[in-house]
Amino acid sequence: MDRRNFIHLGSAAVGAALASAGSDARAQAARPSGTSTAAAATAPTSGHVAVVTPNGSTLPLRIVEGVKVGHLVAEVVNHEFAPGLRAECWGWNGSTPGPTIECVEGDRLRLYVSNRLPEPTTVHWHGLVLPNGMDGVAGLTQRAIPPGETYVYEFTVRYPGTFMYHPHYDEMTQIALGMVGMFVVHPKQPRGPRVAHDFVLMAHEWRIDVGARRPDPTEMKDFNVVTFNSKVYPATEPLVVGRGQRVRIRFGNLGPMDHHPIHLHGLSFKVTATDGGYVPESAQYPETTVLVPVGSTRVIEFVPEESGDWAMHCHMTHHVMTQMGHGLPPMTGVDTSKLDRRMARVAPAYMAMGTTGMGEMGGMGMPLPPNSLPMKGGPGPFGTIDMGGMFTVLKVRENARVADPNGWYAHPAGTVPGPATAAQMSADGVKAPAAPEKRSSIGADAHAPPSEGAGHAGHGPR
Ligand SMILES: [Cu+2]
Repeated sequence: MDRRNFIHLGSAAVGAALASAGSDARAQAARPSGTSTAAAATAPTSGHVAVVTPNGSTLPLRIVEGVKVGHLVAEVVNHEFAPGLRAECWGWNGSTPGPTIECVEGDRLRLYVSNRLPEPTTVHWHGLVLPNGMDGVAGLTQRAIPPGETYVYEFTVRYPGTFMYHPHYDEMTQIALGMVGMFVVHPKQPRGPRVAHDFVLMAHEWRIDVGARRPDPTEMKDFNVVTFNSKVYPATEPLVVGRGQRVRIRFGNLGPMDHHPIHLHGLSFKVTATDGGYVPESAQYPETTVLVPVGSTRVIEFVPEESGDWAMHCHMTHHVMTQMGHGLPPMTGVDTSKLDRRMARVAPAYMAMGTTGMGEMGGMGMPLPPNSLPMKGGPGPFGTIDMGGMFTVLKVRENARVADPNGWYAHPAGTVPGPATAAQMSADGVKAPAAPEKRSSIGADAHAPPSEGAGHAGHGPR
């Protein structure tokens, strides 16, 4: 193990230990020590940096007579999506997603699966080439594992790549409740440029009605909690990387219905692999957004050249929203002053929202119903970050090893926009437009048609 590996293994163990906060006590007790075992058993053998699962952990693997032995326990998990929202989910070893399985091409794996769920289950190793009977499809290739029993899977990992695992019994329920996990196989011989950071992020989507105790596995369309590694921003751990150092991010998507176009700010990347294998270098092309379809993995690599706090998020705007943003009536441009006055008689705290757009809603600090999340994110260095859901931050630093993952980027002077001065505008020939018309003029008389001039306020003083 070289020094660099050692450092990364150390940070992986710390990340996993941090991530265990919020899981049930049994999982907490088991995880931190187990993670270091896993790291010791996996990464050094092929000289790769250990994979980091933000907000998650790596499955401990013990070597028994040359076979790497692991144990997944399928069980109910009391999961926190972000402070304020908990639900009874299903997962393995106390977490959703399950611990990342990490090994090396050519490894022999023996994976025990214990079922502590109220119904049968299996594990399917998505993307791996293995003997048919090890494929984990209930009814087709094996009997489902009854509650209370432990089955054992054993196979040789033939190809390197980025794969996943999930049940193949009552898929609609078990996957919707959180039974998803990543499966990373390092190549035996290093291939491609060496990376300094290697992350896995599993995309998922959930329907959790406000106040409900469990996600609703029957939902087909309207998902209101959208996550990276089963966390909603601001609970998603940032990815802290070094400027000028090569980064790999392995995305997976086992959500029920939606593909996610994942966008990174401030850099260009290439898609280097899928769950089907490596993309030859001659076929890689530059992107800033990668579509991660349901049932697929996409691996991207890049070298960030600008330090900073760079947003990384699903570009479907409803996927960076959470529960309270769903099913609202359209209010933009509506004058609600009469409604507010009437409602005040029966509900003194009532205030219609969204009349000037939704951007301010994350920072309002309104009282929320129990066990629910507001529609939007959390506090940032310049005010409220109005994205939640499938959103996280890529923190590019000069020295990633000593960077505070909770700290914000200190922008050099002159690199943040601010109010333009009159002198500057006049020197550049820029004229300020008229202020937008007051809302009251739109809705003062509900029967009056909008004035001819409305909507042209942005074209300059009139
Ligand atoms: Cu999305």
